[in-house]
Amino acid sequence: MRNVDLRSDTVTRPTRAMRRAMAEAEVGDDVFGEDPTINRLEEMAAERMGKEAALFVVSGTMANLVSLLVHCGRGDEVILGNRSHTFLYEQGGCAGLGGIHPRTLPNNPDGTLDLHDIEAAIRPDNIHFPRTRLIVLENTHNRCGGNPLGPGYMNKVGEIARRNRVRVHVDGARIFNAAVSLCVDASELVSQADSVSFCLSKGLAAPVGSLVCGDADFIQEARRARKLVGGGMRQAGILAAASIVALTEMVDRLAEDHENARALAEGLAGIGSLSVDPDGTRTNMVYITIRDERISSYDLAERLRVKGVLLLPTGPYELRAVTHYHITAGDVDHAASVIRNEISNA
Ligand code: TLP
Repeated sequence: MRNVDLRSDTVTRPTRAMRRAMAEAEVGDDVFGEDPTINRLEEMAAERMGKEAALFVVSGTMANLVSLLVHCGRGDEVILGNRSHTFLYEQGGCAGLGGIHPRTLPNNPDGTLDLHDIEAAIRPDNIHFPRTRLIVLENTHNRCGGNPLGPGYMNKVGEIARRNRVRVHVDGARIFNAAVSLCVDASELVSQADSVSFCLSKGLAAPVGSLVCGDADFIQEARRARKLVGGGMRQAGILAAASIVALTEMVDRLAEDHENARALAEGLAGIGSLSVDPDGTRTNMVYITIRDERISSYDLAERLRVKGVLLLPTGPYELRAVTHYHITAGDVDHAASVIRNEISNA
């Protein structure tokens, strides 16, 4: 049976070049700052993002957590979208571990936050209020169709933040998908941000790893925060070696994933009881809404799984399909026809 795993780009496995680089990696104790491969990756990452320094961490969740712990103290407020990954899917770690107060604003369908809402949410100095320290943006925006946020919008949020002495962190788990889709350099998207995190273990196919980038003082504090949450690694150059391959060899090919996602959205758009937006499919994610209340996303996902097509239910009537390194144009056609059959047999 043909298997097409569209649950996430996190299912990607390391390439042969990555495995070779891992086997040959020069390593040292990174807590002493002595792993040459990690040091090289951190320099490359900082350069790619146009920042002074970078820090290698185990996951996107840890990258966001240490960033928030550095920007905010206990009782400080962070402004973030109500559909952001940090708010929805990180166990409320910033509150649970950092005592940071989340102030959610409604995400627009394209993943942006309304600029007036942001400005209005920043607290004046008043003994009753928490202090607003940080705005978090997500780019691409996972729960908003994987939409990329352009440099114009990113810069406007930066201006608001600077004017109000508030900082900006970008959850750029898929920042290279945004950059490739918008045909801009990733650094242009974060030039006004104080920090950015991005992942190597999603569309870029590395087995483990994310980076946090910012100025040197910020990264020094982030290194402390990483140690605090148990993320100090030792000979992790083995992982960084794969990440270097990811960063140098795997970025440009993301355009293929975007084409495949668009083709999948187009293939599904004609199915009566589904609602899919091909024009809104600008990176590697396709959100599918079921318009027939007799078919739940969980039942459909299970029926598709038996046929070898894996999708991720993201709500009772919503599923997500993500294209990635192991998905070909043929896989996408196959998945669309399996989904069409299952819907017509429902
Ligand atoms: N997202 C995962 C799931 O958690 C939903 C996925 O399959 O998409 N920021 C964003 C925007 C993310 O999408 C994710 C992972 C993270 C952060 C966290 O990364 P990890 O899984 O490495 O902790």
